[in-house]
Amino acid sequence: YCRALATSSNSASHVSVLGHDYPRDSHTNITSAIIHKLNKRLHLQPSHPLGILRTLIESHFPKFSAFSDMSPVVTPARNFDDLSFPADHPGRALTDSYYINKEYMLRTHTSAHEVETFKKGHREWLLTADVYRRDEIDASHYPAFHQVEGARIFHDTPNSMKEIEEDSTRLSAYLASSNIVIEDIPHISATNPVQPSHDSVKAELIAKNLKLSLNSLMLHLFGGHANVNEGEPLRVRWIEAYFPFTSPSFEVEVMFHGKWLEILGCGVVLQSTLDRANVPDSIGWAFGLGLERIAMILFGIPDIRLFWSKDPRFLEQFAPGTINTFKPFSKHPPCYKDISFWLPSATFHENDFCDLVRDAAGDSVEDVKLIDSFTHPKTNRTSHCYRVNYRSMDRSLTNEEANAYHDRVISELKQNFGVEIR
Ligand code: FA5
Ligand code: MG
Repeated sequence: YCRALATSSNSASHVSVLGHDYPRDSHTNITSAIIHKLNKRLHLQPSHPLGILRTLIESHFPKFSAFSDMSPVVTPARNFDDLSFPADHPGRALTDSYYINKEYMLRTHTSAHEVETFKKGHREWLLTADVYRRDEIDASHYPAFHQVEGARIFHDTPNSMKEIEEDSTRLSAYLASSNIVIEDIPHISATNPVQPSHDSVKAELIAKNLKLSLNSLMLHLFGGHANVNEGEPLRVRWIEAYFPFTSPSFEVEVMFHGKWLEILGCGVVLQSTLDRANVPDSIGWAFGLGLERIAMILFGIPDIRLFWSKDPRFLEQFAPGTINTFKPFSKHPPCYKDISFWLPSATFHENDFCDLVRDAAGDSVEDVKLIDSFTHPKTNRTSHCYRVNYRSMDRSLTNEEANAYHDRVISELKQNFGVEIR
């Protein structure tokens, strides 16, 4: 089954991305809706919530070099192999990542730049960028979002270990004087091990310094904002995680309106990453945090599509260096339309449908839900029923407009996948 057909009715032999023409091949699955997002640079706009938040994070790490201008087009080698992803890791699949062709893809995370940044000689750095993932559609998932990568490495010498301990002592004192409640876990455990090439005492010091650095960032970001925890102390929880490029690894969650919300992933950098970057005699930590998730909490932004809005009623609410609570403009009524069809192939993925809907109807879609799945006992064919909610953020859609979007979804589904509508 040919993926190239699935993403564009356009039979051109090349796809143009950021002014460069790339030959299409069987991997090509980037959509025009995504191509139009690539030059928006929201995190560089000083009055945009993502720009305001980037600046706030950078100001918390004044000694770190800050980068924010790396192209989103990378090789799978940078995005995966440099970070020791196994050959069969699901993240590499066409269903999860946007490929321009076999050789180039859109980065799925800012970790894609770790090796090259260390290689340039940077030892304490932040890197903010737009990242892209094929995913489901709802209020907190969008195929384009932003991450901030942060990393710090130390020379592996007794003297530099003293330097970490001093830094950790300073951070502990800052946190002790604050109103923050932290649920911690051991730095190292049987299920979250120290790397074989690491001295466990040093790895402990690195993990501890990582946790203190991020707890103090959480305090800096959330501590002063009453709308985050409604007057209660800030609650932060550390949990064990797994990433192919760190060990031990952690995720951080913050309590927001009674629920734990995942903010970031982090860990002690895998030594093979540092070897590839020509800094084998160093040891250190890295983290990657989701800017939209944090901005939704800080500014009270209820829907992730709003970050891409050009509506002045959204944009004019924000100013550089200021965190104020977003005042929603009136919410328009939802318009639900169902669609049922026999799946065109065994490899058809829910993400294929979501991507097609975003491409055909843009940000007028609020969410897509799979409401029924049925496999015929005799023919063994499977049918899916999806419910698409058409609701614009800035105006009321007429039923005719919603129908027009829905007709486009149906015709693209027929044209690109050759499906039979039920
Ligand atoms: C990563 O992307 C790792 N690169 C993080 C990392 C860096 C680990 C360095 C270790 C060392 P993850 O897929 O969990 O991990 O994403 C990190 C954060 O990005 C999440 O915690 C979340 O805040 C945000 N994020 C992930 N997926 C989405 C999405 N679809 N929409 C919005 N934000 C997202
Ligand atoms: Mg995660």
